[in-house]
Amino acid sequence: MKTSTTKRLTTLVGGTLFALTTLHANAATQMPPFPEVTGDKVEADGEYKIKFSIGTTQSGAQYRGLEYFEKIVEERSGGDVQVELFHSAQLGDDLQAVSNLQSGTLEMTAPSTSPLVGMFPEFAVFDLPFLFPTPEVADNVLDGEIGQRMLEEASRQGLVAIGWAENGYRQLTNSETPVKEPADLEGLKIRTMQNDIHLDIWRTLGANPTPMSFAELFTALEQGVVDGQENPWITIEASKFYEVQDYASETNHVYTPFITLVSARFWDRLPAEYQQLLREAAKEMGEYERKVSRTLNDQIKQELKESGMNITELSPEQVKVFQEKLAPVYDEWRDEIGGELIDSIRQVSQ
Ligand code: KDG
Repeated sequence: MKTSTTKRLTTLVGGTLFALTTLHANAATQMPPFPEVTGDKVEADGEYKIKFSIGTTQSGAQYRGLEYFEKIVEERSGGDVQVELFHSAQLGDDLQAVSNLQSGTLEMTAPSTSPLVGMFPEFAVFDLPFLFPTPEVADNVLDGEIGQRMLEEASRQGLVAIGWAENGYRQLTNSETPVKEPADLEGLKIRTMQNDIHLDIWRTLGANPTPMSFAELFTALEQGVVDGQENPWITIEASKFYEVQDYASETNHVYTPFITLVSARFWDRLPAEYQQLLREAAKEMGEYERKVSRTLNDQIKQELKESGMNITELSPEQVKVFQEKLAPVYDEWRDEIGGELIDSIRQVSQ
């Protein structure tokens, strides 16, 4: 099977290169501006340095959120709390970064919830397919009683959970064929996050899933180790997956949040005033980042289409076929996740 790179090279000669480079530039230019930093100056003893590391790239919505967090914390602390940002898993992928927080060698990170299900089983509820029909339902859950309780319960094992942001609705891409129905997935090697429900989802749909760290994904796609993957449009653009993937299907099959975490060792050294400042900044970062994510999402899908990506927009009837095929995933995981939690989230979308 020809690797995606050689196929791409033939396509790129066709002048798609210009469209792709413009695509990157466009996204950067259309980021919503940072809201003004509001709230009083915070004074407390000591000076502190925060290294804040994430796995996504510098041109994504998540990093833009971190830049706003840095702005709030440094301005409101009068520079006594300094924030240094790291992206593209420079200080480790999601699981490594969380372990660095627990050992106290890193102060903050914001992983997806999916790789952390082993530590916090309740997070698996976010991996159930089609559970969040709209971003508003996601907001009501994350900013509501359910989301707040989950932050409290995730504040253990050397971690303090202080807020939510958005990775987003996930879309399937691959280098082989347009996917309009589950049957089109037969034999396709799909990379998933390191998460058993995601493996279940793609196995149930008839694909051949393999779990892998996000940090290894681009190379695996480029070398044809896997044929496809699934991530939000923003990440497909920011991580240049369009360079090694010809086809995309707008599945919106799972909504993935990011959770903002602090090292408990660092947190316990912080004066209460600065702990409160970090909580407020994490909340404002989350609200702004979600706005960036949603502002860019549709625009980037359009630009990916214009840059030559073959995008299949599924009709409601086609989506229903995927939903029905995935119903057994709910039966399988209901007890482990907790029927009450699943029903309470379904309630929110009523
Ligand atoms: O750190 C980056 C990951 O949290 C995020 O990108 C996870 O969506 C993800 C994936 O596909 O691994």
